[in-house]
Amino acid sequence: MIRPPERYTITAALPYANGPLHIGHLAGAYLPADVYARFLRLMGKDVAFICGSDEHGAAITVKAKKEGLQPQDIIDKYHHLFEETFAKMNISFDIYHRTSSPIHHETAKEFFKTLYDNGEFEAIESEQYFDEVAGQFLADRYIIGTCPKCGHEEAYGDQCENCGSTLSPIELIKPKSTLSGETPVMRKTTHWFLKLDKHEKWLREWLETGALDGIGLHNVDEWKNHVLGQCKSWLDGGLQPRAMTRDLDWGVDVPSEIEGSEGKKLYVWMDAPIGYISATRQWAEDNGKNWKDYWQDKKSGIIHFIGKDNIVFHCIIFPAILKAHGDYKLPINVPANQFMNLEGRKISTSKGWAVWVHEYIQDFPDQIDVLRYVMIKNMPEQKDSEFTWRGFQDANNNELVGNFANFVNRVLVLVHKYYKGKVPKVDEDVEIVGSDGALMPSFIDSELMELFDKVYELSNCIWEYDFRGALQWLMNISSWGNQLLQSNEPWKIQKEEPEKVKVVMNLCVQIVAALSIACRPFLPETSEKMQKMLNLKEIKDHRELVNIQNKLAAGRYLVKAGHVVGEPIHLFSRIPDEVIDAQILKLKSATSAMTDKKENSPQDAENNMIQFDDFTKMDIRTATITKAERVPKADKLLKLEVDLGYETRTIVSGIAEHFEPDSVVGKKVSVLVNLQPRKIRGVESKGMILMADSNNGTLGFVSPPEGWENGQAIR
Ligand code: B3M
Ligand code: ZN
Repeated sequence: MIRPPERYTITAALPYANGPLHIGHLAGAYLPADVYARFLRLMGKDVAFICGSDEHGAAITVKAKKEGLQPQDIIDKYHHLFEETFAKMNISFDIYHRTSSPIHHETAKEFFKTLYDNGEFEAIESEQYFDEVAGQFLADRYIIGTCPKCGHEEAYGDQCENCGSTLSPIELIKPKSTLSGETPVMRKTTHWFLKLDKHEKWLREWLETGALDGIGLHNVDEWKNHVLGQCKSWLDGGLQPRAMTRDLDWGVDVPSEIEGSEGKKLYVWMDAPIGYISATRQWAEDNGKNWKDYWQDKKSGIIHFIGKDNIVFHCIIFPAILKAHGDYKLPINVPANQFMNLEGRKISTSKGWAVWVHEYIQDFPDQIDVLRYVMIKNMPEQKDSEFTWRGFQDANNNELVGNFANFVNRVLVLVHKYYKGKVPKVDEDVEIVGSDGALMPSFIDSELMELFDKVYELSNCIWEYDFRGALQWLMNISSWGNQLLQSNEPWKIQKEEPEKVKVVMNLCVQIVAALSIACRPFLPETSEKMQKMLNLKEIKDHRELVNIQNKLAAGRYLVKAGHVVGEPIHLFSRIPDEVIDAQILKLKSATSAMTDKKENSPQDAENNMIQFDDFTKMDIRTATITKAERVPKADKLLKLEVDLGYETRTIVSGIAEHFEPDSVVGKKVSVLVNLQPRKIRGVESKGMILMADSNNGTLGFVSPPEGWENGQAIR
């Protein structure tokens, strides 16, 4: 049997400090990690929740170059933005650190040196892309090209952000330097390669069975299928030695004791995960703890929360590095999430298709928990998921306002109205109507037990990394509370049956009290407000969830009779249509501003799929232009007459800037004939001439072959 850890090291992927965070980041790594860390604390576990900015690698230097700034300016700007954004979203890191800090450089260098001394590296001379114009080797993001897996035209040398594949520069089709735009040449350089092939066998065993002599022990059944699947396909493909250094001028130096280290930096994926360890060291130093307890002790469990594009680094490469070092434990789980899409399309920074977290915070400063709620409700735990602004509005209005806040508010208001805020003492033999409509003889045995069951189910879901499921249990508890009020209708029977109302209201107070703790991993601000309303002790994030589970299991009240609750505090407000419309408009104008000049990539086309039926609705036919003249006072318009074989039509076309009227007469064209007729500048236009864009800004007719008859269908 695998003993549950006593101590947890929870890490969330270190975000690259090269651009702001969007909701996909939040849903992918930071919120799930926060839910879990908060939950563990409420379960009385010792937790170190670790994160920080990833400030090295070409992601940073490329950005700096683009903006004409120094890398230091870029990392400072985004590091501080991240700190603030995470704090406002109430992500409860124990430390938010950065990889540019001295303690990190020192830790990463030590690590590298140990691996070097252990003979884990092999110096290999290889050919790498070199930009002759810029005079520099092109690592990772200094090179872009077409992804061999999905055809995305702007894949990086290390990874395709479109399909998530991990790549190496030589795999790119039509590689180009991001520095000069030139096609690079091959040049010789020497780097230290981690002999990953040597680690393949134990990695496979560890991932498949969960066991590895004392340093790696986990329950494979708890790992997500998509995570194991990705690891398996990597292993099946065979592991190759992988370069752990780069020719760059920004990053952690290869230790100077090593011969040939000059001008070489650690590969960012060697350096960044060590950032988890250096951050833990800093935190331990600041808080009088021993950092080794969190990374090297067998009573600890390390869990990495990441997005699916980071799986191989956390499940294969970093574990190999940890094992190669010799002193470290391996993670007990890597519950990676998939991606969150936005309004039917992939989130894309370069296309401006994103909801930025810092902008949400500005636009909705009092609705932090709403975003957390909607992100968790739609978390891409097993497959890609979807965020829509309408869905956001519905979840807020129907679930948070209509169900949760409504229940809590009604309970508090009624307790004040009937008992001046004093929780009523009850006669346990009085019958009330249960949520199933049947009469309940005593709520102590039955309803408190039901409350226990629901809270227990919620906890179980969290243990299984099923945060969506856990959130459903939370809402289930509050709908159950609403049902109890509804089926007993205290407002109708208060005069005749006051004893019965006391039982109902007391029970509802117990439910609100349980909710105030159970909601804390998801809705921390709401939890705090509820504690205040209930006039209960401030939550210290120390065993509170265990305590209420124990009390309920023993049939004990969470709030004693005679306790005086505080005034109701407003929890959630309806979000009106205008606010949502404004967000949708903002999104659309941001993306059109960024993509105006860009051609549509094959991926865009894929995201805007239509059904076959939509296509067949279009009646497109061959035709010949027989007459053409300018439309007076309209620079862009030509009035054309086209011969469709079976009839002649007038069509107004916006091509006057590209063609002289005379030059188009006699041209063979394709016409969409069943387009709704429209009056343009007083002329009725019946149909549309199809045109093709060229890449130099000119237009051309989509012409059938010469000699083709008019009126033929194009399908
Ligand atoms: N910075 C990639 C990313 O932001 C990388 C994660 C590092 S985790 C050690 O997706
Ligand atoms: Zn791709």
